[in-house]
Amino acid sequence: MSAAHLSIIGLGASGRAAARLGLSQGMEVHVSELANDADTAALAGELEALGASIELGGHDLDRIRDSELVVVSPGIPPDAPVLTALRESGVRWISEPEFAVRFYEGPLIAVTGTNGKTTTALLIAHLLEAAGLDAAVGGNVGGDLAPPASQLALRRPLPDWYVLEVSSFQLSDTVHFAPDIGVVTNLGTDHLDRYPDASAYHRDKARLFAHAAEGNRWILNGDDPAVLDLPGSAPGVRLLFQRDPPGPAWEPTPERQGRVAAFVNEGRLTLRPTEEGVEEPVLSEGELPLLGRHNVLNALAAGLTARIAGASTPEIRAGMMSFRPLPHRLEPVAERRGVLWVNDSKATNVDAARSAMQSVDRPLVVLLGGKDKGEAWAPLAGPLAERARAVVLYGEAGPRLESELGSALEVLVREKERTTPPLVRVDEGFEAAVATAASLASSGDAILLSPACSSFDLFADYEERGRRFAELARTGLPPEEEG
Ligand code: UMA
Repeated sequence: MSAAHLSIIGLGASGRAAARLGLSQGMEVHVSELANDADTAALAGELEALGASIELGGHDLDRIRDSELVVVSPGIPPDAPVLTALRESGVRWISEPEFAVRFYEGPLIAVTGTNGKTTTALLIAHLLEAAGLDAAVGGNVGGDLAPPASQLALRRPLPDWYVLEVSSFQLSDTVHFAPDIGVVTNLGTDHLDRYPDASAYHRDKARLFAHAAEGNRWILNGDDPAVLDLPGSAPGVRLLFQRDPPGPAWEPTPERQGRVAAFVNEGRLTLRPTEEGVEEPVLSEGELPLLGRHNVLNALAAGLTARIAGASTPEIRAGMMSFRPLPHRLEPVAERRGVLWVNDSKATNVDAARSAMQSVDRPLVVLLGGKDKGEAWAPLAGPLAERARAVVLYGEAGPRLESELGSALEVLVREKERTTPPLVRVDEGFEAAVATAASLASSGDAILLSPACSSFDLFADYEERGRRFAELARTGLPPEEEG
């Protein structure tokens, strides 16, 4: 692939990594980016110095159309004018991980799902490292935690395994993407601001299996029917992880193909990696250093994946014990006056917020809000009624959250005669919302930021939101604002 003319649309983390990879392969690289601010110009300068040509402030379609290969950043929606114009001209493009894996030299594990994919991908890599294997991990992970897929292609010496987290946006524009091991953590709805419905979102996720072969192993959530449906008739061995051990009467059915190979047995995370069915206990639930029931499933998925990728069960046990909670994912950030502050800013959809509420074992003051992505809020009413002492609603989504959750909670009161937590709407910004949450919490409670919305109404991203929350939690709010 030398001296090919590569166009990259978007100068975010993925565009920059793809440009560096293209340049390292001797390609002629052109990067086209809509923004034209000082920060973008500085980033562009770095690539220009390496030999890329850069266009800021718009997209020269003729130039892009002339390329042999076009890589599109995942955050650019399919209906963006630039993509609509390219589609109309018959130009095809690929996603950044699709480009990256063309340069990988070694086996690939790909992790997708609606929630838990970052924890699972990073835990798999950590477990492989604990077993003395070199794992190059990255992809959608983002932030400071791990690099984009393209950067991993430059790793020398070559790793034993590549471990990639892939989002639906990235899977969408794949052509040959074919992992050796594919992991699906769970499937709910997300990104309804980009997809017309959940099935369109699931269709992109299903591209994980588009080039499945007999030798592939698929690590699937056996408790999630949508995950079990996702591979359809794709070839490969299906190994399931699930909460409970399969009972004596457990039989695979056409809808539930596969062998249960990881589960919790008498409180212990247990693997059964081979057909012979020998059980290998790993560690007890209480020993797992991550909060929450859903993390037990993530750990089962990661443990099983590492086991079939070459780690032994004692190595997996050691790796799990030394893993630490990831920032912004059910991360305890402070405990003051008996109140635990939990930063789950990464919970940008309803499913993630639901599982967070079920994971923290204290009465909760829950902070919900941010940018509205169009999801239905009613499924939050049950867990809120069960676990929350109060709910603080803020941000752009505040008014719709208030009306939808208000109605859903009223239904619970009528039908089930339950008491429900008060909804407190705060329109004066994030700090005011956090101060209100602090005033509503008593010793023994937890304040949980698990907002079920993206952050873009008030912050650059979920990390900035999480950092602000952690700061407020640690440094405290003015005394008159606290209860
Ligand atoms: N742009 C254009 N033209 C347009 C529209 C946008 O040039 O018409 C530009 C934007 O100005 C921007 C770039 O294109 O500079 C788009 O960048 P991007 O949003 O794709 O961001 P990256 O920095 O490349 O980050 C992406 C992922 N972001 C998204 O999918 C939104 C990161 O996932 C990922 O870590 C990174 O690639 C490396 O793989 C983040 C994420 O939130 C963590 N992902 C979503 C999720 O997990 O739910 C999918």
